[in-house]
Amino acid sequence: MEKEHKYFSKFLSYTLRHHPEKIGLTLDNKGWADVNELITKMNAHNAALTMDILETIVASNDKKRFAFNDDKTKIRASQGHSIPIDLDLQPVTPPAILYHGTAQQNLESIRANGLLKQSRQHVHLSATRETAIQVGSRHGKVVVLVVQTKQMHEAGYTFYLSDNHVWLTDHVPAEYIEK
Ligand code: HQG
Repeated sequence: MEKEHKYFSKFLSYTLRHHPEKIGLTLDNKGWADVNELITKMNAHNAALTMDILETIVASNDKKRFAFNDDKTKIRASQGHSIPIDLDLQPVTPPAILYHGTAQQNLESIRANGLLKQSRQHVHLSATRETAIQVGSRHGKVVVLVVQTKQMHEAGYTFYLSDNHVWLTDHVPAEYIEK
């Protein structure tokens, strides 16, 4: 069951964050998909997703990657999109520092250019060193950078907190980054 949920969770991330068109799905401008349409279209693409499985994934996913609307007729990813959608994020005052986990091989370029959002809509920052280690390990030999977010905020940079508590911003200039 675990394995099956992981498969669906990956398929959902791909569909709801990056390529809804691959299964013929359309998201609205806030990233919401119609739940019945999503199930039907995933079923047509060899994924035997059901409402029960979807409810379990939304409730138990380790990072709470997906959220339903109030009456569970719609679902969206809470962050991580590469397609332009409006998550209705409100600016939030960040803590004094946040962390960013990355791979050793990115360091030189990060020192030169700061943290860039690459293919996503935002730069992702973590509240704890532990989370940053998990995020960075996906890319290679992990390095945890400390970002002086209070200083950035005071200098006028905007921060957002996704529904599943990932800190987001547009760009982190190199001068606010410490190793
Ligand atoms: C790096 C996962 C060179 C950046 C995680 C990262 C997160 C640079 C990579 C979420 C750079 C982008 C996002 C620069 C940034 N030069 N490399 N100037 N600026 N980078 O995956 O933050 O499991 O798009 O350090 O948990 O790793 O999908 O971003 O290594 O929350 O829910 O470019 O993805 O969430 O990689 O991860 P990503 P990320 P999910």
